[in-house]
Amino acid sequence: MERFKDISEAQVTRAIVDEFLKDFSDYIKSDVIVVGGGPSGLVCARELAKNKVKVLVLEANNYLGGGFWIGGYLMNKVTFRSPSEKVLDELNIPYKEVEDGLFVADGPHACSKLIAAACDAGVKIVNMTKVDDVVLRNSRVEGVVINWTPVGALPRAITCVDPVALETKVVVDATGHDAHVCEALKKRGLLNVKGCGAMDVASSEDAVCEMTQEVYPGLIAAGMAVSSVFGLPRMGPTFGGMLISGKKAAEIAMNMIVSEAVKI
Ligand code: 48H
Repeated sequence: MERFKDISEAQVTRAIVDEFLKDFSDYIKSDVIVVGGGPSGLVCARELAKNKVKVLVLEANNYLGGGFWIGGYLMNKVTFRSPSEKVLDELNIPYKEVEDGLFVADGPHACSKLIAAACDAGVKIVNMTKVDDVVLRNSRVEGVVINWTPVGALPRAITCVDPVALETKVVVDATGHDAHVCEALKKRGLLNVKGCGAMDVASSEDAVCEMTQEVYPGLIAAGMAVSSVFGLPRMGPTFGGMLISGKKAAEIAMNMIVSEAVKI
């Protein structure tokens, strides 16, 4: 059997630190920051990267995918209503039509394909990083304030673990029900976040896609964050609305970047 190359511990550590910091430094300024790597955030980031936009996904968890790994009731089948199966086709995700216009896919397969598609398109990802606040200049969101996720779990006796900030042209809040970025504006009385409404599959997904928009200058809401901001009905374990909302958020971000460039 061929022997592994002789590489030392220091070389392994240096490879990680150097490569991580090179990327991180490059993305201290970006075109778009997508906060949250669930289905809406990943679709949004992939669309943007495909269009050569410099896009960074910040994810609080150590894995991507958010709620997309598992459908309802801890069962790993995920559902989609027509016409969202077109996004599944685009991502090469296998699915089955179980009723006219209702499709089912395996959660692990769908989620891993979406993550891979985002990475293949050139999306940069920083994990274990929680967005805690926004950079607000001239009444516009122009960046995010971040810290390592575990910092939030430190005992109260440990203080002054200050965050750092990243600058960007557009922020997308794709943090799901928490609408964490939007909440940072709500705290200051700048935005109303109503919390999502009760379940009504039939009306929820059209509403979430329709209402996906720039909710404050420089800040777009996508996915369940839209339902939370506007108090829209929830859709339970069906994900087509998340995929299409992510696409729409990317389209809006593209237009914002283009009009910013025109202003400059
Ligand atoms: C960095 C953060 C932060 C933060 C959270 O919940 P998600 O899957 O979000 P969506 O909107 O793409 O999809 C929602 C869907 O999964 C779902 O739950 C549905 C359709 N529910 C319907 C219903 O009726 O309940 O992913 C959000 C991601 C997660 O990975 C979080 O870890 C991450 O965002 N996140 N990342 N900084 N402050 N907060």
